[in-house]
Amino acid sequence: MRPANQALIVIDVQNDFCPGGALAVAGGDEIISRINMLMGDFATVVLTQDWHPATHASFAANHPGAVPFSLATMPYGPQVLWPTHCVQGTLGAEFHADLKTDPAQLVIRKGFRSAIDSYSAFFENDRQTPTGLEGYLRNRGVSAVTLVGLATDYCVAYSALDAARLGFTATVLEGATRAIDLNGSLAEARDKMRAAGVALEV
Ligand code: VGL
Ligand code: ZN
Repeated sequence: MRPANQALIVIDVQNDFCPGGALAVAGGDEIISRINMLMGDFATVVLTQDWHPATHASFAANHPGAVPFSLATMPYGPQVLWPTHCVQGTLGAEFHADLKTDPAQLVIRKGFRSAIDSYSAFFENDRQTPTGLEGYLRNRGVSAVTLVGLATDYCVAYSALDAARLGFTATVLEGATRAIDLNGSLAEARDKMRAAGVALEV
């Protein structure tokens, strides 16, 4: 068992990010058995769930003429336009059936406001609007987080960068993540995480 100040944050292990899903990450389902085992080592386990309304501004389908994986400019900066994914209440938004959910004490849903995306478990993409996770962790005496899940270069990396910025010790277990890797996004995310002091472990 890890010390009580450590939490496991499991990012977006949902059907739409696994093979067969709307925004499938290659090998996304391969990480699940390891994540299930890791849960047994941590007294605090948090799951996140990408949870978009159908009208979400990150969906290419909501931008006439835009193709998926193109870039749009939002008030908070550049935003990748994704295929429609993780729509609230759909099968694609459900956790993968093999993911153990019983050990988790908290499920953070994010990306539920139509006008703003939320990659990070801590803040929406304006980097200012909090999800409440920071307060939850601090109240529970957590000072170090281990991050796993999908996708390495988007929601896992943004969460790890915010964790480090907030003063948590942050570790990404890369072997328990898989990446989208859009135009070099994985290398960029790894560089940023290293520069921010996030430990990248296998
Ligand atoms: C994610 C793109 C869009 C992720 C979520 O979980 O990494 N990526 N929404
Ligand atoms: Zn999303």
